Amino acid sequence: MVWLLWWFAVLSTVIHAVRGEGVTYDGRSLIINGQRKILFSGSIHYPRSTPEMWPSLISKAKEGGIDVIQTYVFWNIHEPHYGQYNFSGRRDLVGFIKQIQAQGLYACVRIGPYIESEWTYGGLPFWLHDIPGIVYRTENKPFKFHMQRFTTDIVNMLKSEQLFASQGGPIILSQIWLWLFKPGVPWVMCKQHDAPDPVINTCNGMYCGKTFAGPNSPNKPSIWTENWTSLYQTFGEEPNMRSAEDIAFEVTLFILKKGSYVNYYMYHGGTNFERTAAAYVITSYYDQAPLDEYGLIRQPKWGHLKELHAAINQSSEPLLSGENITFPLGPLQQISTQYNTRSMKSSQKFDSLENWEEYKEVIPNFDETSLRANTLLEHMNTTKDASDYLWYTFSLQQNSSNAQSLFNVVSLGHVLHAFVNGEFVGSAHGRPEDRSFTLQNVLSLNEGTNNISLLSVMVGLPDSGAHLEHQFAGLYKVTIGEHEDKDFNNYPWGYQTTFDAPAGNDPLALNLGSMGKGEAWVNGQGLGRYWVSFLTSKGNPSQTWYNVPRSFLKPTGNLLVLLEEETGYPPDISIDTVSLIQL
Ligand SMILES: *C1O[C@H](CO)[C@@H](O)[C@H](O)[C@H]1NC(C)=O
Ligand SMILES: *[C@@H]1O[C@H](CO)[C@@H](O)[C@H](O)[C@H]1NC(C)=O
Ligand SMILES: *[C@@H]1O[C@H](CO)[C@@H](O)[C@H](O)[C@H]1NC(C)=O
Ligand SMILES: *[C@@H]1O[C@H](CO)[C@@H](O)[C@H](O)[C@H]1NC(C)=O
Ligand SMILES: *[C@@H]1O[C@H](CO)[C@@H](O)[C@H](O)[C@H]1NC(C)=O
Ligand SMILES: *[C@@H]1O[C@H](CO)[C@@H](O)[C@H](O)[C@H]1NC(C)=O
Ligand SMILES: *[C@@H]1O[C@H](CO)[C@@H](O)[C@H](O)[C@H]1NC(C)=O
Repeated sequence: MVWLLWWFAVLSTVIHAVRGEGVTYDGRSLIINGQRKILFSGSIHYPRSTPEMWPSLISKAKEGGIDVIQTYVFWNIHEPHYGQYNFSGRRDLVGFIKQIQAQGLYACVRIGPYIESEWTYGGLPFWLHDIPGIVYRTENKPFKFHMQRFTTDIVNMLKSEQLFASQGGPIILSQIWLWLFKPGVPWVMCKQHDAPDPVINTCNGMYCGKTFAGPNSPNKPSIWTENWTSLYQTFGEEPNMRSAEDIAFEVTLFILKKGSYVNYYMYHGGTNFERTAAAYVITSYYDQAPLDEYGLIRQPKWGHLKELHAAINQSSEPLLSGENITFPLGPLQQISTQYNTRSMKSSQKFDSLENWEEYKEVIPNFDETSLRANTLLEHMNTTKDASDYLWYTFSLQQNSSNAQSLFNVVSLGHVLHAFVNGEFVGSAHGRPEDRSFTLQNVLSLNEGTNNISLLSVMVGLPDSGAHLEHQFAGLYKVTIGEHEDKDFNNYPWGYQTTFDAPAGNDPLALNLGSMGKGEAWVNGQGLGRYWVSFLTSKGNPSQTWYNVPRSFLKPTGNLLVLLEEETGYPPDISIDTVSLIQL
């Protein structure tokens, strides 16, 4: 979701218009090849599912009355290292758009390049952080240089594949940063009430039917770019349930107020695989959308909206060309749709202990570290996003025996596990709404040398907020003593970054209900971060099941690897099949 835009860096949508052909607009609607359209669009993000899932997701969207598939372009998965592009597998943007085209739908491509979207670092590659003098999302020379380079490369790639509507392709809309381009092309902009001509201001949110004041000129159509089908979920939160009726009512109201384009955010949310989720965001993304995380049809949401789309499409003639007419539909119009519920059935247990091997991470001591600094280093700038984990270590000379000392550590993100002389002494973590947290312990220190090792863990990089390039994570303040007598902020610290990722037809899910916090891989494919021990206010884990796409598995000999930071019980893990039960 894009909540906020800076005035100097306006996220905009280009409508692909070429000499009266392709796509134009007027005060009523977009006009495609000379025809007015009421368009229903659904967000499906290609890296949040697998290429094997795309055809079925798109065909279920089409069957549900969706005309346009909208996606962001995710810069940091395409250019993880400066100048080295990757468009393979889940990163195959062109393959995804060609699949949309093959099924006869339109595409809306939001290039960003800053996308927010609960995606780690808002889609920006972390290496941007080390470009001298960079300030993100501003009229900043180095930032503009890299954005322009990436955006141009993407547009050229899509052009060379003939994917824009003006070339006969499916892309009717695209969003780019306004100041990269010369005026003279029509634009769309979300959440900007004073959009300058010819930019079209649009609405994002749940209740645009009620809240959107409309376009700021009679020559612009009314467009709802992000109609949120529920809300994303963070660890510690219960799922957000938005009813089908609530969505359908708002959509109808918006159309009746001359809206002509509605995008459902998300139509299929999918999975934040590997380490792609932003800070504290769970791997399951908008599971409550019309297509659930596994690509299954969620009823009654999917069916209710399908009927609504059909009804509006049937009335589109009078809606689009009539002059403010009212006509009765008769009493008791009813939408009849199916209801279903989802069932998870255990298909394989991992309860034979001889199949598990355990490797214990060696807790590094100061003497064994090679990266040294006389100060506390910022977490993200030290790991460069190559890992979630950073060890902070120091050694402390204690002159008296039986010393009981109050130990106080303040961290700005996100989790901390503390060890003294190889023994675990405590953990603490922050929350999405309050990243700062304190770990306090009374320590028994040895006379002589004591090894203090603090494991700082991030649960995704932030994706929003001012001055993203200056945001701070990791240890902030370390003191020992009742009155914080001894301050270790400017003290010799040793650092180590660790834990590199190790190398039927029903959807599958890994049930990690017996585990604590960590990360999971199947055959080297990252399922994402799990955090079952972080309970909601109702005492439930925010997420127990983790999507395992069939394409990650071999027929036999699959390897499941878990990195557990707490004390999980692996024998109770199971692979469950996910299926629907009609009600
Ligand atoms: C937008 O999405 C919200 C949340 O799912 C829904 O309640 C509302 O009816 C939708 N409105 C439109 C116009 O799509
Ligand atoms: C109604 O739906 C059909 C089939 O999807 C589509 O071709 C047509 O453009 C739609 N009409 C309008 C006015 O959007
Ligand atoms: C591109 O990404 C894929 C999938 O993650 C990976 O296997 C491959 O090694 C990457 N290619 C390059 C050239 O980095
Ligand atoms: C339709 O016309 C009526 C009567 O002129 C007016 O009050 C109303 O605001 C109009 N509605 C729209 C949606 O333009
Ligand atoms: C980030 O780390 C680099 C070294 O990789 C260093 O040159 C730079 O000063 C650091 N930036 C900040 C803000 O600490
Ligand atoms: C212990 O004594 C050494 C040497 O006198 C001193 O440098 C150090 O700060 C003392 N440690 C503590 C914890 O007081
Ligand atoms: C502290 O670490 C050093 C280097 O690893 C080790 O030789 C020493 O035994 C450790 N001391 C304690 C008390 O664990």
